[in-house]
Amino acid sequence: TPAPVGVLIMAYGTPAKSEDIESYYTHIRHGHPPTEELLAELRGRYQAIGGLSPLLKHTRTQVEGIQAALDARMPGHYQTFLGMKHADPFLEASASELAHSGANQAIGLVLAPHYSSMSVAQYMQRVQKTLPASLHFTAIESWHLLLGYITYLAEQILHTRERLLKESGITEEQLEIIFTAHSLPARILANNDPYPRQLRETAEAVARAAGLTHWSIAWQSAGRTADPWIGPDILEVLRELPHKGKAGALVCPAGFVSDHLEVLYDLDIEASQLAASLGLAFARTILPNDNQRVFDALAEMIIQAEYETL
Ligand code: FEC
Repeated sequence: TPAPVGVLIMAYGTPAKSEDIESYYTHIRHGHPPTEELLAELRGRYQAIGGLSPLLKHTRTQVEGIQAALDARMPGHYQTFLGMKHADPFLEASASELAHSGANQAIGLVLAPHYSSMSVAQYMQRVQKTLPASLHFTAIESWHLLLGYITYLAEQILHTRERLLKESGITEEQLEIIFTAHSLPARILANNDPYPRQLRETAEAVARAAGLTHWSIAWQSAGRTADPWIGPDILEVLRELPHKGKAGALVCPAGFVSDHLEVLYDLDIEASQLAASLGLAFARTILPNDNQRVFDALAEMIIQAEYETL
């Protein structure tokens, strides 16, 4: 018998093989192929992290982990489907599969905690276009204050801070703790987009849970487009630290839940090298990747979403 509720779990997507990098980039650019120069630069970034991104592997693990957590709570009630924004399996294909599974209700979850008209909204609009209007659909729009996620981040910060202070010999006061998320074009601000506020709320909740007295926010991985992106950029913030009497930075990429290009390159290579050149101690927190406690929290949120819409 089919599971009564289909859960479409969505993530950004990554090229499955090097030959797919160009079509992936073209898809991200809304069908406009990149210049040779931009393509070479992107290939170079994938090369620098070992050829390809581990994002797909982590996303699959996350969907399996959430399915297991749902099965442990309500056996046979939920069937999960993995769909991606920019790569196979595209979320439209997975939404159609869900529609044909016999489910009588659908729930959508994006594996990114913060809502924006230019991030989560785009996933959900594409799902809604694909699902038949007769299938009841609930979109989980954000989960930036999910308790299991906040406590996970707080623990990671305390753990990484302890290691960094021990290794570098700097003091707690000399260390800047910086929460980051993917930047977006600044035009989102004109429409009162909740994205920057939600990142701040995540940071405030984590700071409270971890007992942090000072911390800041920065944006990372801004795209290579002509329009302005929201700032300050993490690299800019790092450059200012020595002038503020700081000797180290601990980055918590709270807008992401897996290791992928924007973490492994933009933070672990680019930001880390800049920090080294500025004489700053540097570390970043470990992402949830395969953390079952985060999966449990997400599963409970999915169950809650079903009951809230009955
Ligand atoms: O590991 C991988 O292979 C994929 C890493 C990856 C993740 C990711 C997440 C987000 N993005 C968001 C917004 C934008 C906007 C644009 C944009 C462009 C790129 C490019 C690459 C890329 N993104 Fe991405 N993003 C990842 C990778 N992203 C590569 C192209 C690089 C360039 O030209 O500089 C600009 C295009 C546009 O206008 O649409 C905007 C947001 C997230 C976090 C939320 C989510 O996961 O959905 C927001 C992972």
